[in-house]
Amino acid sequence: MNFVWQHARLATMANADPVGGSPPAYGLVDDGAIAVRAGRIAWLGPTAELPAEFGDLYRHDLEGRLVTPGLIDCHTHLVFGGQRVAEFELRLQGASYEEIARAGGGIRSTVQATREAGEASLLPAALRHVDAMLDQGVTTLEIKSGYGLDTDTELRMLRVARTIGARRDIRIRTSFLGAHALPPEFDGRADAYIDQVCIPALRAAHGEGLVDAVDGFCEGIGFTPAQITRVFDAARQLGLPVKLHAEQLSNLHGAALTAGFNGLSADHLEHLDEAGARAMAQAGTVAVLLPGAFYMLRETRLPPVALLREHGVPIAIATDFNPGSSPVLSLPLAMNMACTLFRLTPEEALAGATREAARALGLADAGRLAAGLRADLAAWNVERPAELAYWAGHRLLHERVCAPTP
Ligand code: DI6
Ligand code: FE
Repeated sequence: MNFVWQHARLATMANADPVGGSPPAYGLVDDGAIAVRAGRIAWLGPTAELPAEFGDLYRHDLEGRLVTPGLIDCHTHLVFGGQRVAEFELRLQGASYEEIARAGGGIRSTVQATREAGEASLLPAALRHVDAMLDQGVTTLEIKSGYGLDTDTELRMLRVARTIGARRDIRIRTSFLGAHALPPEFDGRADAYIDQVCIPALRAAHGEGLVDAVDGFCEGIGFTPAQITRVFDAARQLGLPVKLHAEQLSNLHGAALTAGFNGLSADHLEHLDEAGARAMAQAGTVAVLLPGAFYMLRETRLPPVALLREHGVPIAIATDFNPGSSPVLSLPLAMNMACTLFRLTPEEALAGATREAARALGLADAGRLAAGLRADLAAWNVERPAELAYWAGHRLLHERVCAPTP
């Protein structure tokens, strides 16, 4: 992990200005160099000004290619059993995501497949997906539990997530999502599920060091704000940060609830209102937009991007990779969708998959190129940063580097 990348176009994303502010857009450094020592960025600047102390390091010529911070996918459900292509076909015939869920399909069908799958089959499937993500320039990946809904399976999912970090060159952050859906054995007894399974499972998972944050699904087909509050109270007692699937299909004011707990992020947000945006801005809670789910569910209600900008809410972009609402695995493709469907600028989209995604995970040492930060880097076969959002479906990565995570 000691080298110099030189003659590169650096999109540092390090400008503290609001996204879209100027100068300099993307924090660009033309004909730039990055010196890496012991997995950290030791120096960056114009290649012509590389300090002599880095002269002995191995030098790699990027020949003008764009270099960005390694991409950060801050919202995925990557560990799961089975798949849900039959539901995809049902939705194409007119059934809605909610109808399928209420009829016992949806998340519950993945819960059954995940409970039946042992670690030995969950892990190889997850690694296949992770390998495809590495190929897209991802260096940090958030993975949620939430397809177990019993203590054993929730813990198994989180162990698989941790194992991925040991087996592959990627940094993994886990979120406990016990409040994802009500398992069939608790039909009509959601409060009992929260108290008897979800919160005890959270404590057990935390006891094994498996949890970096706590998530929930606040929705008519998920859990009520009062139930989510109990889970968040338990998270607070454990010293864990929270985040929430909020305002995806309706407005239950989950974003403001999350902001009240100084939450890291509120995710989806198609139905967010102004009070919610104001609360998020005050708490610094990041808006994680998930255009892959919007696209796959053929939603028509757009997240209120103008409101987020107006109130200065930081915006991140993620894939929401999962077998139901978003089989979308490519973060650059999600950036394209964020521009095409949600009208983000390509700069906002790249910031959303780097700097703001790091913020959504509470990581201060990644998502930007600056001296002292982790050397999580992606070099691309493009010249202009906007091309990352433009070449939909291409394989643009030239090379990636991920710092070791102790
Ligand atoms: N919202 C989502 O986008 C995922 N979970 C959630 O609460 C979808 C999960 C699934 O359909 O399997
Ligand atoms: Fe999700």
